[in-house]
This record gives sequence, C-alpha cells and structure tokens, in this order.
Amino acid sequence: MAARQRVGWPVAEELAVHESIDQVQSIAADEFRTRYFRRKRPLHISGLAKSWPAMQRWDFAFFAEYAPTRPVYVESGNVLQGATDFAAVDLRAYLSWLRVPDAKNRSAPGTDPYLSLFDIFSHFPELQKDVDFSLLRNHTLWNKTFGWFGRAGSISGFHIDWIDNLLVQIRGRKRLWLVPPYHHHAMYPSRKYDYRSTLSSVDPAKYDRERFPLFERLRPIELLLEPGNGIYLPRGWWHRVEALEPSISINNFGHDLLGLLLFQSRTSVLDVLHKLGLFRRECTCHRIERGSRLAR
Ligand SMILES: O=C(O)CCC(=O)C(=O)O
Ligand SMILES: [Fe+2]
Ligand SMILES: [Zn+2]
Repeated sequence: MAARQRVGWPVAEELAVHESIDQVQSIAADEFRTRYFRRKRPLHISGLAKSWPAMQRWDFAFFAEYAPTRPVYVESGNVLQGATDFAAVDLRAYLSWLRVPDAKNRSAPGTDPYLSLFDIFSHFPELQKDVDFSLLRNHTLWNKTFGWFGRAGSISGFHIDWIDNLLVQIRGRKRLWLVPPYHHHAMYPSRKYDYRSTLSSVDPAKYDRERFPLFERLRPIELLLEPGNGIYLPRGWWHRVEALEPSISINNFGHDLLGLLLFQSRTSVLDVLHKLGLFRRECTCHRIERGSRLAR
C-alpha cells in the first residue's frame, strides 16, 4: 500500500493542489508503467537504489581519489532564477574540496560551486554498472544520465524538464518542492532560456510578493529525498531541489516515443537557433564577458 506524504506551506488563500505523491519501497515494472509512467504521476520510491553498488562505493572520498585532472564547469548560486554564473574548475580538485566536511572558507549558503548536470558516464563509463535505471529505461527509447555533486545549500531553482526523469539520491539528503503542471500561471514562466526546460521566475528564497502574487497561494508538495531514494518526475512537473547536506545524486532523463515526437525535435531546433544567437539571448548556457557571449 502506498503511503501518502504532504507537508505544509504557509498560505493565505490556497490554489488547490489535488495531488499528493505516492511513496512505495519498490515497484514492479508493469505497475510503474500503468499507474505512474502512463498517467504522468510522480512516485517516490524509497528503496530504489538500496542494492545498487553505487550505494556502497560512491562516496566523496571515492570520487576525490577516482577523478582525473580535467576541466569541468561548475555553476554558482541559483543560475535558473539569478544571474548565470559558471566557471571552469579542475574535476579532481573540486571533488577533493567537496570531500572536506566544512572548510573554514565556506561561502554564503547556496553560492558554493555546484557540479550540476555533470555528464558522469562520459567521464567514468566504467561506473555505469554501479547503477540501474531499468525502471524508467524499460519504457523509454532515448536516455541520458547526469551526476549532481555539491555542498549543502546547492540549489536547482524551480523549473520544468520536458522529459521524463528518475532522480536518485546516493549521499546526503535533498529537499524537493513539486508543483503540478496545471499551476503553470502561478509559477510565472520566465523568458530565460535553458535547454529542454522551462524556468520559473520565482525564487522562494528571494520571494517578491508584488510580482508573483499567485505563487503565494500555492502549496507546493514537499518531500525529502534520502540516500537510496528515487523519485520519478514526469515531464511537465515543476520542481525545485535543494541539498540539505553535501550531496551526490544521479538522474536519468528518458523519452518514450511520444516524448521524442513531441519534444525532442523541437528542443533540438530551438537549441541550434539559441546557439546561433537567434533565439532568446538570456540563458543558463552562455555568459557575457567583455561584450562577448561565452558558452559553457
Ligand atoms: O538535484 C538537482 O539539483 C536538480 C535535479 C533536477 O532538476 C532533475 O533531476 O531534473
Ligand atoms: Fe530538473
Ligand atoms: Zn545560452
């Protein structure tokens, strides 16, 4: 039996959120397909990664020793709602820094560099055997996996991904806020470009009541993603993710046939136009330095 979970949010007059998120220990492929994947309902699967080798092997010390010296991009602060800020750092040095529990020179919460959307298996293809995304991959035709490595306070602000997603927590806990697709207007979609996503203009950490009055009436669904937990986030659901502790996560984006037909060709075309400078200037993938537009 699925346990239901819902946590409060201080609101004046509520915009009703009809959903709650089902929570299960594990789920059979067929049941997942019929009850969640087809109906585009999120699902919290507490024991998803329980027996993954990654749960035994992947800790901060492991990556600090395993990672080679090579440049990667890290973002700083909430780039989805705030200024786009990213920098090239050395992967090994970054992961070694992450290993230190709490360095004295810690910056303000949420501004530490965040290794987000890290193309983990292009760097470490041999680690693919440590994870198992078959629950989603049984139903998808095209998949892409990313790693997320950061300190406590690392944030991915409110956004939608136009692709199905299974996000799994390996180390540390993350707080998730979810808002169903039908509250689009209350999330104030922004014009800032982000590949395959729609960003919200609302940053609850710097909430502007005058500009976003409807958001205040929302009651986002809140849940805690703990090590070993997975969450199925269907395309179209708004989410905000915040690390409560130093954190390692991994996710699998996947398109079924309908997703490929409806979203992939469109997002690819828009991405080409964006890179040529013809579609939306403000974005999360370029920054302006001395008048030039620099890609990550
Ligand atoms: O963990 C994060 O910071 C964000 C994850 C996310 O947005 C996703 O998996 O779609
Ligand atoms: Fe996302
Ligand atoms: Zn860009």
